[in-house]
Amino acid sequence: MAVVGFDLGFQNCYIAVVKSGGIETVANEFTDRCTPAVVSFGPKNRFVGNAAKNQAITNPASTVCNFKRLHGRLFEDAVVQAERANLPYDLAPLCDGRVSAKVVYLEKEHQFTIEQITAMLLTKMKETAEASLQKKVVECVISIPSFFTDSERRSVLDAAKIAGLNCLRLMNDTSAVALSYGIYKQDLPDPEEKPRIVFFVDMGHSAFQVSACAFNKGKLKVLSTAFDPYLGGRDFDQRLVEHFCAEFKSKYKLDVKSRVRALLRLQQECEKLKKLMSSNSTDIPLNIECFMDDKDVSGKMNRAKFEELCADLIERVTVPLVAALEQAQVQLQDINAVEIVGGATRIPAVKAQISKFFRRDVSTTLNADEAVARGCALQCAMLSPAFKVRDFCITDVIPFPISLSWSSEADEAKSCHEIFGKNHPSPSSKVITFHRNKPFVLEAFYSDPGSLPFPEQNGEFSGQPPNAKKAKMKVKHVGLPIEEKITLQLPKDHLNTLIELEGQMIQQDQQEKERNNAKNAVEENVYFYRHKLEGPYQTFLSTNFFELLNLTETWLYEEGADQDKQTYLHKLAEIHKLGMPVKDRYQESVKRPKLFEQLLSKI
Ligand code: ATP
Ligand code: K
Ligand code: MG
Repeated sequence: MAVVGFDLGFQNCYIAVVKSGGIETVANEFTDRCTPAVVSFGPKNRFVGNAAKNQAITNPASTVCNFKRLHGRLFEDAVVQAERANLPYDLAPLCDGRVSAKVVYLEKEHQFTIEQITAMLLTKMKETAEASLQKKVVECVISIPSFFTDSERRSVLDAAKIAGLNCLRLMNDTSAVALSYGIYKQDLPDPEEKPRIVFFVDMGHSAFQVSACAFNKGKLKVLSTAFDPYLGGRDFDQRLVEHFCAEFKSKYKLDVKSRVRALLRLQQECEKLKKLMSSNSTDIPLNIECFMDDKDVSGKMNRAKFEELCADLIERVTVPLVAALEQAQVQLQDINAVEIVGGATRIPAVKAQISKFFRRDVSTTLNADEAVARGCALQCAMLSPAFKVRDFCITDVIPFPISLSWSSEADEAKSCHEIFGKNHPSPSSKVITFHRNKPFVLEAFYSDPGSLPFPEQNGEFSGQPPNAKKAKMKVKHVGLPIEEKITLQLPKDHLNTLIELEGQMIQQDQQEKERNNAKNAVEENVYFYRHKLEGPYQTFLSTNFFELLNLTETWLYEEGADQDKQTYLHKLAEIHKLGMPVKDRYQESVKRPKLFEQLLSKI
């Protein structure tokens, strides 16, 4: 059984697998260990990851990026509308009000649910893992931000199902990091000793998360978790974009925001600039050729000026740190280490702010990009019966308190009961006894809606007790059929349709790949024989073969540019039919003198 961990990042995804006894991060066909969270749609196939990112500027309206935060939401949701204002592609409501991406695929307009888009990304990552492991991947653990609420979690799980994955567990980003940190540590305090306290701080492209963890030999307990779901690397990019938009308006009279492509190019350049500023404090130029209306533009930026533009963002770094420290109920001097991960913690001012708050140097002992995926793979190995992993017990926490409400048997008035408080250990279960002989409804909701980063719909669970025959003093255990009603979740029957659709699209992509391979084979053989004919095959040349090669080359640029696989295979056969005898005659001529020599030497 394959054991796989997926870090489903807002911008960058990573895959880790268990291979020959260790955890490895897997590279894709571009020898890149990062798979960009981008899905692009073309007239014949889909592109996912690196190939999709390359389409971002040429095909912006059908290249879906920045979609992770749309999981489990309604189109009308304020979060969705805020994201939508900055997306190069359009979002649209589905008939049940959930959000979908509207793109052109196979030359027709399509609406894909966010679960489908994430499933496409997962399909790609699954294929990458399968190529590396040389076996089928089904079981996996997927990371999510710790602030994801129930409907977002369910939505990611549905995406996994659509991609044919059995997600054994969703793991909070910082908990995955904590696991990668703890499992190999040989020197953790004994169970009865004072635990080692470590804070894990992760700033990605979209969000900022922190958690406090207590480690003892063989166990890790999350003490608290805090976050700013709206603070990440992209906010720093955006400050640079705003700055240059204003500068180019006054300097070149250009309205950058009126052109999607120009804006996208500026965003890309600003992100590069931001990264360069992490390792360089002097002026860095920004030059974009043929930016708008054939005009070249240029500007410059340095770290000091950048920090000025982002001063308030840097201030905000402290807020979740305070919250995590308070809730963990530890003193600064009790902390043994502060580990930072996530791409945006490379911004020197962010790192400095974290360091200043904890009054110590931060550590970077973990791989900032891969620690989440590695932790997920470790968790998957621990959950998989096929693997033996060192015993390590992880207790996570619930960031938002959860309540249930129900009405008593007699009256209709509902009462509310908090079942899991803030930072309650997770996973955990609680037993509550109900005496009922009629159908009844439990409503589950987050106790303190104000603490949620966004509004969440309540979940409803109706229980249907079996027709209890009266007054027999015997305890009888029967299964209670329970019906879940989660407003935002994909209906189960619809899920099957989506699984089928994903299968069809995988097939379509495969066919297109084979068609392209066949076309490439024709082209390669034209060049191969031509090259040989101009060299060693020359004396064995047949003129009609040379003509066929010339004709095929022209054909490839004209009507042969877009044909089906069979047509290319026929062409290829034609070429080989004339080419093989030439090749044979040549090879015979090479062998003949050698044979002759061998014969001579035997005499
Ligand atoms: P999230 O965790 O929010 O879902 P993610 O996991 O995709 O997002 P990461 O890959 O951890 O995010 O980080 C990506 C961010 O880090 C981007 O904003 C990127 O520009 C930024 N980043 C990467 N390297 C550097 C660097 N050297 N200096 C500054 N920022 C960097
Ligand atoms: K990531
Ligand atoms: Mg991340």
